[in-house]
Amino acid sequence: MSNPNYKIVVCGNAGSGKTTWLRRIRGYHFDPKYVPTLGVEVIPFLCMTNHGSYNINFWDMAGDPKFSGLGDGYMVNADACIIALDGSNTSPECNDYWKWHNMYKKMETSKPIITMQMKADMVKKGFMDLNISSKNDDAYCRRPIELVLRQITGFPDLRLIK
Ligand SMILES: Nc1nc2c(ncn2[C@@H]2O[C@H](COP(=O)(O)OP(=O)(O)O)[C@@H](O)[C@H]2O)c(=O)[nH]1
Ligand SMILES: [Mg+2]
Repeated sequence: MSNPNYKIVVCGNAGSGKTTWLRRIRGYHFDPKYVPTLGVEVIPFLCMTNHGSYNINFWDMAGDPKFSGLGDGYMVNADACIIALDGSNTSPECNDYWKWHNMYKKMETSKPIITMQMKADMVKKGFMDLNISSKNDDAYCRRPIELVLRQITGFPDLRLIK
């Protein structure tokens, strides 16, 4: 039997750390250079868990409105949405949570949304449950995937296995 396939959109303002995180979970080293994402990049990711394997396609959306391409069109039929906030920058223009939340809700979906706060290495105290550093953390970086898969599958005890 083939693995279930899930589409998970990853969105958030430009520079919040989406692309770096998606590289990090695939084992790439941290890159301090910023290269804006154009439109969207679809990233296949095989996920092994105690409830079997899942094929995830992460849709890494451009945060910069200049490069947004089809914009909310990329969110169609997503199984979940991950919103990335830049923990090192508290200005609302740089962390427009509601813009992304409302864009996803416009799909009239009841599928899960989770929020992760990025760049935990640059902040003294995070204000969210999920404080991620793509620079320092290794194991904890995969935590958002675990949480989102629990919500999608309904298995509260789902854990990632290497
Ligand atoms: N210190 C630090 N910098 C980060 C972290 N994650 C991303 N960055 C930097 O923030 C910038 C924007 O990251 P990027 O992933 O391209 O943002 P995106 O526009 O959301 O995809 C880049 O210069 C990254 O090196 C992190 O966890 N810690
Ligand atoms: Mg990007």
